[in-house]
Amino acid sequence: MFKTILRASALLLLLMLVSCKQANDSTVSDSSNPGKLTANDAIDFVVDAEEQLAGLLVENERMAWVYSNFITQDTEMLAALANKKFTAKQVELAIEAARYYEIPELDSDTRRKLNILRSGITIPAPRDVAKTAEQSEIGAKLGGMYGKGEYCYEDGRCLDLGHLSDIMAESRDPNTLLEAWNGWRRVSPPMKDLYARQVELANEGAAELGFADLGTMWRSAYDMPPEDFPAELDRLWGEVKPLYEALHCHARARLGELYGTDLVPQDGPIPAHLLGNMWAQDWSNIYPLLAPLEETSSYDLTSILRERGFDAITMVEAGEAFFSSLGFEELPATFWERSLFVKPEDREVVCHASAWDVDEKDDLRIKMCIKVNAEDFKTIHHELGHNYYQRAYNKENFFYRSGANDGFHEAVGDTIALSITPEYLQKIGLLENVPDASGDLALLMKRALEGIAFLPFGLMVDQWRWQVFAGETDPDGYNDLWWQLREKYQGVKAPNERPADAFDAGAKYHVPGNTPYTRYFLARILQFQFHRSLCEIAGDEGPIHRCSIYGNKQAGQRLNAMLEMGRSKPWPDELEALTGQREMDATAMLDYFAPLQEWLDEQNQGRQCGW
Ligand code: X8Z
Ligand code: ZN
Repeated sequence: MFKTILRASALLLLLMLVSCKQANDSTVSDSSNPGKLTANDAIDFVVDAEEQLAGLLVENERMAWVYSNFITQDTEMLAALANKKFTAKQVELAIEAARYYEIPELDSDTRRKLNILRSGITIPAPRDVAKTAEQSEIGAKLGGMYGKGEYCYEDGRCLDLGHLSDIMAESRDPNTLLEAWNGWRRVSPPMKDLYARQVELANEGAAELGFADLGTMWRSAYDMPPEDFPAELDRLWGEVKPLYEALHCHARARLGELYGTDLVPQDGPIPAHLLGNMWAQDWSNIYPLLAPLEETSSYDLTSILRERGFDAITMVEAGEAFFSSLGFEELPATFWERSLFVKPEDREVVCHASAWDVDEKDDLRIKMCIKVNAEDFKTIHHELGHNYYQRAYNKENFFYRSGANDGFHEAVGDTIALSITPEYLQKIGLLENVPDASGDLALLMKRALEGIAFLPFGLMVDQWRWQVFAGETDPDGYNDLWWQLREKYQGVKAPNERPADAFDAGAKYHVPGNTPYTRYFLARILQFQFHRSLCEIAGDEGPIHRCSIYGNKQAGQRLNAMLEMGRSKPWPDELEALTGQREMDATAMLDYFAPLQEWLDEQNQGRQCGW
């Protein structure tokens, strides 16, 4: 798949784009005579760029940290200012980098760094100073609107996303669910014009860097020609789609039994408010409705955590202990002093969980409004995975201090979370008796409601954004396109006619927060692939859904060896180092869920599946 010839054609395309840009660009006159520049000039440029960016990055991180822990008008402005400075420098250097591509004797390492410099800006700004400032202000404003979002009921109660999510998870009354679902979506209509303007500006920025649009730029970060990346996603989706369809079919049938087939027609998409989650991206909260009827030997991790008196800190300590058992060094004292673990009462914060390495050395932190439940226990492992990755690559060069690709970064903690098996819970004293094999279906169903249910959502968010960035729809068509894709991929539909001003994409953190989303789709596939290999390394010979690598130093060492590489090698090389495979591959996921697939197929016999 990733043969040299393809990489060469990517480079050719890149050179063509860059040279087209330069032909019209009187400010970059040297590029018309690249002979003047030497490979040493390129190396010096990269070293200098790295120094300039590293300083600004830390300043930007600190501002962003303060802002998202204390949202006020002032911190919003300060965060926007720091972001403007950082983005302007990134863009200036990325454009300058183009001068060096054509130096024939450039070494591959320097070329890789130049490419990362050019394509690694998530949201580039145009060079125009006023536009850069405008774009940073929009970014900060959108983040704040989401972070401060709440819905006020007629009785005067105003609920934030955390509380509305609790309703989505716990209520089985369709009207209560519908109000919470609609309520949260009143937060996003005021974002729509700002978002549309942000797209315009970012596209302008991407064009100045020689990309057709921002979507093409995002797709350029995978060590393959950007035009090949969508086919790679289609391939992976094709492998797992039958499993998703089987799960969908079973969920729809059970929901039809509970809510009636008027509300849940058995031949069409499922109304999005009935799946236990604000975005229908994780269905584990409706596990009791979908559980295999005959299974008895199950356990509820949420109840265990509560009964044992766990709190936010002890949950994070349990996560750290897992990584320590693999041989990773303990988290620094500053992690415990500086992280945000619990939603503060007295100020607005961005609650969406995130992991930080503020000084790019060892100032690791997480920021999360932890609730004592199984979902957040898993998310803690997810966030810690980011922190341990950040620490593992902190000795790499500036441009290599990130994941092999962004899916890798999202997959590390999720891989560890697959090792939270009944045997592991028993080892750490949380479970007295390990359910026998008859409990496997229950475990697999819970995992499928997280991981399999998520896949089409993980895919569709950026399918929407890529079309928006490519100008295939204008702001008037944003919402219709969003629901077309929700239906196409997930087989869910809006529970009611959407209001004319609806901007439902904006009600998902990563859209106003400008975080690419395909990474989570990739992570779902990769986490099982990593897990399978780590279990092999640990010498586990049982079924992979029962394997836990807890305490296995050899597995920890091999994982760390990959993490330490950061982004210094093309991701297929890094994947190969851990798994022996050069392609992302969904077979590990399919193997893991094979017993469930079989059970679902039996259940679905005689049901009409699909939508
Ligand atoms: O955003 C996240 C993490 C932070 S990187 C909590 N996730 C996605 C989401 O919440 O939508 C993890 C799963 C998918
Ligand atoms: Zn993450």
